[in-house]
Amino acid sequence: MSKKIYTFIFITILSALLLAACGGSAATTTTNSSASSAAADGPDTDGDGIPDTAEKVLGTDPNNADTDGDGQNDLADQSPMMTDNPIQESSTTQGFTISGLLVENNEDANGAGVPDHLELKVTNTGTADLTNFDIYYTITDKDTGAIQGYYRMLPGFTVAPGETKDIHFDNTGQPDHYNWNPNSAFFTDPNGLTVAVTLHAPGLAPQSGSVDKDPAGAEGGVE
Ligand SMILES: [Ca+2]
Ligand SMILES: [Ca+2]
Ligand SMILES: [Ca+2]
Repeated sequence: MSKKIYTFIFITILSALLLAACGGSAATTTTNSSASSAAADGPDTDGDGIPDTAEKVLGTDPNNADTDGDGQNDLADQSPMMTDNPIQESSTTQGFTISGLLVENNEDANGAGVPDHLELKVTNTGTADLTNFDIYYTITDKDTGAIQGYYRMLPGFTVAPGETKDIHFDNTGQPDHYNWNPNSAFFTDPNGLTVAVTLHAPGLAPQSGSVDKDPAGAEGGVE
């Protein structure tokens, strides 16, 4: 699906939601509409101007004002779940590898299992600590070709020489676990998906990998 189509869908849905929040029709203006609109919209946790309930419909992150990490607020962003890869690195020096990449989507009815997540194993093959990583990843629907693209910095993630450590995306808030969009295609699209990642540390060649997630929430990956 093209960016223009995404933009059109986004604007159409947003317009409908805002119209509904304002009373359901442009013709039904009332004298107390401003007083009632805040309660009708519900909470806006990330303060980006889009209520949490609307973010769920739109597919944006209710806990992140800039879902795709391109620097533009969700409300202003014409493609809020799609940014191009901003990582620009000319170095060809090898300093780390992605030694494992897996997805899990357990659809766990009793909540006892591992939470839905994306996991990367990163091995430092150099002689100095590595830190200040950033990552770009895409989620592509293998049937429709629809694609979402996200950029994130990974503060606090450090790998010592020879060490292998995991990066998790799972919204659990633990160390080396990073938040990601709970309304993304990873959770809402039942088709087979391909998750592709590009991981970067300053001054070193970026490393890439991809993993498929089977239809209907099945798991995939290699360790
Ligand atoms: Ca919001
Ligand atoms: Ca948001
Ligand atoms: Ca954005």
